[in-house]
Order: sequence, then structure tokens, then C-alpha cells
Amino acid sequence: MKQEDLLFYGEYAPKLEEIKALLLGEIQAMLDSLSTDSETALAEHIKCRIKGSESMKEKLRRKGLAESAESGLKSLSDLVGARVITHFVGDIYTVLDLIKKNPNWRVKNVKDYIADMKPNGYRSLHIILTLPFGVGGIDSIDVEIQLRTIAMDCWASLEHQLKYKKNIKNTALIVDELKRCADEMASTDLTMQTIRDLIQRG
Ligand code: 0O2
Repeated sequence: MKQEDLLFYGEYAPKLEEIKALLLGEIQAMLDSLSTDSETALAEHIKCRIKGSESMKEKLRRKGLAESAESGLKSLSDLVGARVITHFVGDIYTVLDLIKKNPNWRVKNVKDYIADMKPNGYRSLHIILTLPFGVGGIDSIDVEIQLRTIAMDCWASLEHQLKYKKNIKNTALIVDELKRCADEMASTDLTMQTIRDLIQRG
């Protein structure tokens, strides 16, 4: 954790690090239960993070909440988050099934931004889990797992990068172009899925 994040999270930092490690370990074990072979692995890669303090403060501010670690722990569900990047769209729903069947986890909410993409073209499947870990006077913590294909992740990273560039002119054109890229990548995802299905059928 960066120094500024350590200062922000204070006494909660070690517990959050512990939860992050447990979440990553459980996801890895769950995926390995289906395949440890890189040829057939469901995930291209997995990332786990504790939300940076700047991003936390911005979100708390936006929601009209106190800008403190306690307030984040009580009100936000993505202090600890994981991203599972799959090769194919179908793999996302296989991972979702695995998560729903995991006896150690309680699924609180699922947002399917693939079936129902955001207006800007953002696609991913978000799952909120409630984990039975006591932190800061509360007896459970919500964490978020985002499931995306490589193509969805590529678009989201580039769009995230561009959003923070200053003095962007032709905003409407840029929004349209980003949406067009998202749709093209989604179309490629579907074609790749079809090619895989054809190969698997033999
Ligand atoms: P970071 O840096 O990923 O932590 P919110 O809309 O944020 O008030 P909620 O319910 O958490 O509340 O929203 P949502 O949309 O279900 O999930 C928010 C997270 O999804 C974001 O986290 C991003 O990771 C991702 N996300 C959602 N929409 C977009 C988008 O249009 N573009 C990109 N690149 N990512 C998106 P944070 O907190 O914004 O940031």
C-alpha cells in the first residue's frame, strides 16, 4: 500500500490487506478447481486491489458521505476489489456460477453490464459479496468482483485513461467514437466465442 493510503486507512490497513490476500487466494483456488492448464484456464489473469485513498475520497464526496476510512467501510462495497479477466464471454458466466456455488461466499448483488451495457459502452459483470470479516466495529465487509473479457478490459482501461486527460475538445464526438470502439470490441468478443464453440464441437 502507498504511504498516503496507509495514512488514510490507518488501523484498518492490515485487515484490508488480509482480506485482499484471502479474496485472491479463494478466487485462484476456485478457478483451479476447474482447470490448472493454461490452455483451458478460465482466467487470462486476476488482479486484486485495495481502493486508493484518492479514489475513495472522490467516491465518498460524490455520494455526500464523510471522507474517512470508517465511512468507506460502512457505506462502500469496493474497498477491496478483484478483477477476473477471461478469454471469452461465456467464461464470465461460468465464473459467476462458480462464485454463486462457493459455500464460503454470500452473493449480495449482481450487476450485468454485459446484458445491459452502460450508455457509454462499458461492459463487465459486477458481483458484490459479503464476507464474514470483522473490520472497524462491523462484523462483515462487502467486496466487489468484476468479471470482464480481455477486450472489455482493454476498452475500460483505455477509456479510464482518456477520461483523466484535460482540455478534451469535441466531447460528443469522443463519446460517440469510444462507444463505437466498445461495440466493435463486443462484436469481436462474440465472433471469438462463436469460433471457440465451432472448434470445441469439432
Ligand atoms: P476504480 O478505480 O475502478 O475503483 P458509482 O457509480 O461508482 O457511484 P457503483 O455502484 O460502485 O457506484 O458503480 P458501478 O458502476 O457498478 O461500478 C463502479 C466501478 O465499475 C468503477 O469503479 C470502475 O471500476 C467500473 N466502471 C463502471 N463504469 C465504468 C466506465 O464507464 N468506465 C470504466 N473504465 N470503468 C467503469 P470506480 O470506483 O469508478 O474506480
